Amino acid sequence: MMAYRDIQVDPPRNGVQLIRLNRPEAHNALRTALLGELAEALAAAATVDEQVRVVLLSGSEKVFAAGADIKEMAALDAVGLWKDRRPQHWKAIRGFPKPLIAAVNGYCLGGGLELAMHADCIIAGEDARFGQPEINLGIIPGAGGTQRLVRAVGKSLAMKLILSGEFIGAREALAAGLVAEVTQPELTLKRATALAETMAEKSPIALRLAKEAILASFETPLSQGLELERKAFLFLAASADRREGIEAFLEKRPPKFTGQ
Ligand code: DAK
Repeated sequence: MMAYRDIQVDPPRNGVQLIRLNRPEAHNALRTALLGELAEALAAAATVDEQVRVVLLSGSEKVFAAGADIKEMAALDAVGLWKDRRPQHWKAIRGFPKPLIAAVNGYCLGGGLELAMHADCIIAGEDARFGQPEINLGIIPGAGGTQRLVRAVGKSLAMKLILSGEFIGAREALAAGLVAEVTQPELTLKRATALAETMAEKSPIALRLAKEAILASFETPLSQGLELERKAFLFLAASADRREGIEAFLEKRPPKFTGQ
């Protein structure tokens, strides 16, 4: 297991790897080094098929992440930002092909919310606070917030959050469709782990293709998305996992998916 400084990567358990953001002194602010470590950990998790089927991303009990590291950002001029490695790290995070779940307690702001929105679904504690406060700094979201938030919650709420910098709580985030579930704060990680373990029992090929097809819906017209779904569906017909799933159902036993 690689040694990281800004994140903590647990050994996988039941097919689930937990990655924790770990900069308590800065409310898990996403400095470049942290994003680089996260990109590296996800790249490693993507390649070990058997052990890691789902990744769970969490912060601390009080903070998911308070955004980009403002102190680091302050030192960068336009050319510095242009040469910055962060967009590459974000790209690597975006390209992670397996299910990625975010377990969010406390502040989830700016780049922190953008990171949570890179996850495939968010489980939030009742104490979670979501916002895009970049506007308070005279900037705008820079890691997809203007695009992903509007797709997640619609125009009016996205405008309100991004133009005012105000925060919303977990219940409002749930009602808006930003998060999938709200739990008691002390149960967030437990519930997210259980959900991740449920996913980890499924066929890794089906998981990957389902994720790809859903993400494609943000990029393609419906007819193209339906075509992609049909091809993915046909491709799965060639998998041993599909045979296993159907046989197990008929034999009234739990399936054992191997990713073949
Ligand atoms: N960066 C650096 N340090 C931070 C930080 C941040 N985002 N947030 C908190 N900290 C530090 C504080 O400075 C403080 O450190 P010390 O002063 O003790 O050394 C420590 O964490 C504790 O913070 P507070 O004392 O402020 O704690 P409170 O509980 O009183 O307040 C808070 C919590 C979350 C409400 C407050 O810390 C806060 O407002 N934080 C800033 C939130 C924010 O504005 N976030 C948006 C940042 S801008 C891009 C990609 C992404 C982005 C931009 C470009 N490209 C790829 C181009 C994203 C931009 C952003 O996210």
